[in-house]
Amino acid sequence: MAHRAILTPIARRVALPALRKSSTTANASINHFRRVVPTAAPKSNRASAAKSSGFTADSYPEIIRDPRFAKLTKKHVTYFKQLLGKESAIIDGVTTDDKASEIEPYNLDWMRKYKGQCTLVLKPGSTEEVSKILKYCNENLLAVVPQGGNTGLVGGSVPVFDEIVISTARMNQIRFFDELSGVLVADSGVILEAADQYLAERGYIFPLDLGAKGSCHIGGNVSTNAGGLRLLRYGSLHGTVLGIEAVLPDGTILEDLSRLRKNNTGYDLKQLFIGAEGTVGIITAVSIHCPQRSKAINVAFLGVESYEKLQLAFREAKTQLGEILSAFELMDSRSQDIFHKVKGNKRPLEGEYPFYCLIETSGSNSEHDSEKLEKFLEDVMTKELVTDGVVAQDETQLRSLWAQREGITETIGHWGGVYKYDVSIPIKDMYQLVDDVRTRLDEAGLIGETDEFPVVDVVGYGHMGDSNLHLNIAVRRYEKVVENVLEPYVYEWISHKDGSISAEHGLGLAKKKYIGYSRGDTTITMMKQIKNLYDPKGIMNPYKYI
Ligand code: FAD
Ligand code: 2HG
Ligand code: ZN
Repeated sequence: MAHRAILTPIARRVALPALRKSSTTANASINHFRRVVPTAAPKSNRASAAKSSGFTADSYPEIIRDPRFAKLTKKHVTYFKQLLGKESAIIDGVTTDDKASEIEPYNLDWMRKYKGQCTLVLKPGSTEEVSKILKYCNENLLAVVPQGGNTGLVGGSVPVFDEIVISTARMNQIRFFDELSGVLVADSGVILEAADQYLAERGYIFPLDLGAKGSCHIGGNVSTNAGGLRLLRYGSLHGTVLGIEAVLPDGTILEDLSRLRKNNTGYDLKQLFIGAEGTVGIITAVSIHCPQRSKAINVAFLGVESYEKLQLAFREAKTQLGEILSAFELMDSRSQDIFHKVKGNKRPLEGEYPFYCLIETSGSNSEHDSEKLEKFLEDVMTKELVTDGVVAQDETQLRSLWAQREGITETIGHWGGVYKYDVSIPIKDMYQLVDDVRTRLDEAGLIGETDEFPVVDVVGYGHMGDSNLHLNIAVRRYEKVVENVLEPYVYEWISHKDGSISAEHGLGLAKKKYIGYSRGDTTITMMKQIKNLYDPKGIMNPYKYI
């Protein structure tokens, strides 16, 4: 077999830029951080086809506004204005008519699929302000939606009707960092990339990384229990988050910002907030254990002929790379075709393959890591599990290989919309779902190259290392006929394989009614009891989750 040589030398190490050392500063403001990922693909791309999804309430008429909730009045707005003081802390569309364009980004989700009708956005600057806002809302039966970076992908971060948006954007201070233990305590509104940058300067890394890092907030990450690109290495937030500070709907402040890794004193209440999607309270600060930043990073991008070979390559990667393996990401050919069609850049490999994978190693000894990776690559190519591949030679190449994977979410929305399914299924069955869904849409006559077909393409990619597939159906417009072919079919398929209908993005509005495909009746009843206990009036993020 003729292999195209991997960029020589096979696995030359990539030295990360020297990490600047600076002293540990509590209360360091990182307000200035520039967002590097747009919260949505450029409007010019989307607008033509998206034709705005319209209000969620119109697309889903079965969801009825809860009549118990009060409607906002001038009196309410006056209270909030007095409380927050600053003009920049409130967007008031209740008493002012010209705020529509300022409020729109808070009403519209990242996919442009869900659109609320909120007329008031509050941006508290402290935990005490959050507490006073929630207490008032609870007493006056005003429903609220907590919002971080609004990059959530299940419609959880935007209102359905006129719920007040409570944004954490102004709560963005690093409170504490311990250079010995790696424990970071930060406000919930700190942007993930800003937190990571702060840590990088001190030789540490945030134990979560994802494509929306330039926009999402760490409070939003914890509230969705985001998984991301290196869960394989650093584990779930359920393990790395050490403590939280949160405000309950009645205004009570739960101060549990433990900095301890071990603390077996009673129920671990913080776990309730991790992945609660804003349904039991607002997280105002997070304490998290951050690992040492690896000095040697290698990234390889490989072309693979079949899903069977990809599974074998994954097995070899686990065996041969062991403790230095930090990511094993899957991309199918269609996801890469779309990425290149939209971005117009050069492909990393000369040939085209049904599957690609991105492998990252992170370790402390670059020679040792490079040697290991080199051996692994030689082995999988000799065994013909991998046909072609490249290894990044420097930081720029490393970033550009990662962009092939991280950029899929943005480019897939190019035609107007995307139906997203974020699923956990045993690895052996994972890709079959993509093929079955494509066949089903094809048989329904919904997929094609011209405008008359709503569906553009069906793609699969994701975190193979975590058995987590992202099934994305790119559409020219959101149409019920497509949704009805996909749902509940996809959820039944997953349930049949004992999988989960949400591996990492959560339930939000999108999956609320399908929770039964992944959770039993007793579990759902207990979840409802918990919700009723902490939020008896139901003001927190209503119409979603359970
Ligand atoms: P938002 O979208 O603002 O909110 C998400 C949910 O949390 C909502 O229900 C909201 O009400 C609630 N919430 C927000 N802040 C708080 C708070 N302080 N207290 C209580 N509730 C709150 N997810 C992954 O798991 N892995 C990925 O690899 C990944 N990659 C992504 C890539 C892109 C390009 C995009 C757009 C999204 C991606 N996501 C991923 C989805 C998303 O979950 C994450 O981006 C992120 O965790 C959401 O954070 P956020 O601040 O934007 O939260
Ligand atoms: C990712 O892994 C994110 O890139 C987003 O979880 C996946 O857009 C998606 O479906
Ligand atoms: Zn993901």
